[in-house]
Amino acid sequence: MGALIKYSSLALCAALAPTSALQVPFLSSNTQTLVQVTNETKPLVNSSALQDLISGDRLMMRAKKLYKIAKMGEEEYNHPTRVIGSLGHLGTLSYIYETILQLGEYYSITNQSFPAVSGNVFESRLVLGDEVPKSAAPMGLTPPTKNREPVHGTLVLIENEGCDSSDYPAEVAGDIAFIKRGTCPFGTKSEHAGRAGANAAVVYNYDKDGVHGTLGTPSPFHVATFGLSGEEAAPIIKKLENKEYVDAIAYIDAEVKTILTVNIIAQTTDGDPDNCVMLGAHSDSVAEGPGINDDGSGTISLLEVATQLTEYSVNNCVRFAWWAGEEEGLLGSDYYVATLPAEENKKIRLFMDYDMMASPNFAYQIYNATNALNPEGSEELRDLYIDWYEEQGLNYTFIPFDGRSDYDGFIRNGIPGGGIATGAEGIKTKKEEKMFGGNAGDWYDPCYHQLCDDLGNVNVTAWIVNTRLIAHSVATYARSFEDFPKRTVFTASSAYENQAKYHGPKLFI
Ligand SMILES: *[C@@H]1O[C@H](CO)[C@@H](O)[C@H](O)[C@H]1NC(C)=O
Ligand SMILES: *[C@@H]1O[C@H](CO)[C@@H](O)[C@H](O)[C@H]1NC(C)=O
Ligand SMILES: *[C@@H]1O[C@H](CO)[C@@H](O)[C@H](O)[C@H]1NC(C)=O
Ligand SMILES: *[C@@H]1O[C@H](CO)[C@@H](O)[C@H](O)[C@H]1NC(C)=O
Ligand SMILES: *[C@@H]1O[C@H](CO)[C@@H](O)[C@H](O)[C@H]1NC(C)=O
Ligand SMILES: CC(=O)N[C@H]1CO[C@H](CO)[C@@H](O)[C@@H]1O
Ligand SMILES: [Zn+2]
Repeated sequence: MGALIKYSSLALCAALAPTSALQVPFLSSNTQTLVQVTNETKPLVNSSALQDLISGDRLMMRAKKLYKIAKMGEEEYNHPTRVIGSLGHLGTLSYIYETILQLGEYYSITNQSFPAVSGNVFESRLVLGDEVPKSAAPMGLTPPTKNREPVHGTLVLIENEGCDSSDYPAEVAGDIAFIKRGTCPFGTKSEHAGRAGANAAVVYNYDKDGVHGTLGTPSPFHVATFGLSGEEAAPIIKKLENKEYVDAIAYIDAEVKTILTVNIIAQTTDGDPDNCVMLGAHSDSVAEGPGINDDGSGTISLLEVATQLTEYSVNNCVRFAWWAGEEEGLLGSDYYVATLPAEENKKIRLFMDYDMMASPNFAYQIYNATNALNPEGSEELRDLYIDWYEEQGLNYTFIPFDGRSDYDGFIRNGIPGGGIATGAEGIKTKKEEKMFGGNAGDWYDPCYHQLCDDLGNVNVTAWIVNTRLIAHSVATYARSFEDFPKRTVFTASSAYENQAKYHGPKLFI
């Protein structure tokens, strides 16, 4: 469980405004080291020079520091973690903040505090007839069953896909709704079931796989909800269609609560503030482990690029973001974009997402963000990544751009975006083994969302390669947007919305 964080209730903490352009020695509060802030004219940022400043030793030094910080979560969680609400996450925030603060006036820093819903399932059990289905998985942000005790009932097969209140027959009251996945979000189905008086709901898949979903934004009408594989649902559907009774027991002990957490934003004081290149990584991990690859790697890559960038001047503003609450469903990045005034939205020329840069069994993955489905410019960014890997003589693959990380809010709000990754719980193919090395048949990150996402869970070769590519992306757009499409008037992209199935690590529809 996480403790309530006591932060300033200000939604937006004022930027640390530079007091005066020539305030020379800057005394950092925690390290007592003197950082010289001079007014020499710096050379314009240069991609190859910035890439050359990236070192594996410095990345690993920061990873060790981050692991120590994750251990601050041990007292409460019995293992290292940087989940929002934990001391490990608070320590991560301080580390990011202090690192940027030490760079002096090159950046102005903003803390953006926001309310984050966070769910915890302590225990759960589903029995259907006399089976305990292996694939049954409580949905993220599910409420508990009544009084946190098992509820009994018969399964009631819901018509269509349960997206309309008329799909729910009266007899579902006091019983358990059995609903097909599809058409509308899981949260909508759970809400309809709750309104109809069901005491629990099971959403079964339209294909044979399990459903690891989230109900999303809590509603007072949500009921305890499980996901179930299509494979295990099939024999039950058959019985229900034959009007046979199937008794069920559902039990979820869970809590959903709201805490305050913080996004940290650092923007160059130099560079055109009306034309910003923005990039982000998430500062939080899941509760299960320390999150050194997910997303300690991206967090650290950004800190290192931000640090080395200070050797140079920039033409365009560069804005770094460390998002919180990504693992709870992209909460920090969603909040950031939702609260951006329209004229601020327009200043962000593009957003680049850097989540999981160093998976041990990596593939060099590029989000297949095309202009056909996404705001114009997304494809130019995708092509920048392609060109760079090709120049290095490295292989790459395309992966779906479907809402699994913090780019989602940007795309939905008209800001071009994209990014790279190295793989999570997906399985490396034989072909990819030839392209990248590693082991076919294993997950790209065998410790994804687990306790073992520790210092041994990064491939430094991949991490250096990708941090150099991040440096290249920053240097390119900090120099010029000459070859990059102008921001166009925003119209919501239904094409993107139709294909996005994730909202963060979990499915929502
Ligand atoms: C960038 O820096 C490299 C040295 O690292 C230099 O060879 C190159 O000419 C520079 N490029 C530009 C465009 O300034
Ligand atoms: C911003 O947040 C960091 C990390 O929690 C904290 O150390 C710092 O004091 C905060 N700064 C302001 C101005 O609130
Ligand atoms: C990339 O996305 C486009 C649609 O925007 C699609 O036509 C193409 O097949 C995708 N490529 C891959 C390799 O997934
Ligand atoms: C790229 O993939 C091909 C197989 O498709 C492989 O032969 C080659 O060695 C790979 N290149 C690198 C740099 O790993
Ligand atoms: C990282 O990946 C490279 C390329 O596949 C491999 O040669 C190296 O052994 C890996 N390093 C670790 C620590 O696994
Ligand atoms: C960043 C900064 O402080 N720039 C200043 C450097 O000095 C020149 C001339 O004294 C000023 O014009 C800049 O504003
Ligand atoms: Zn992540």
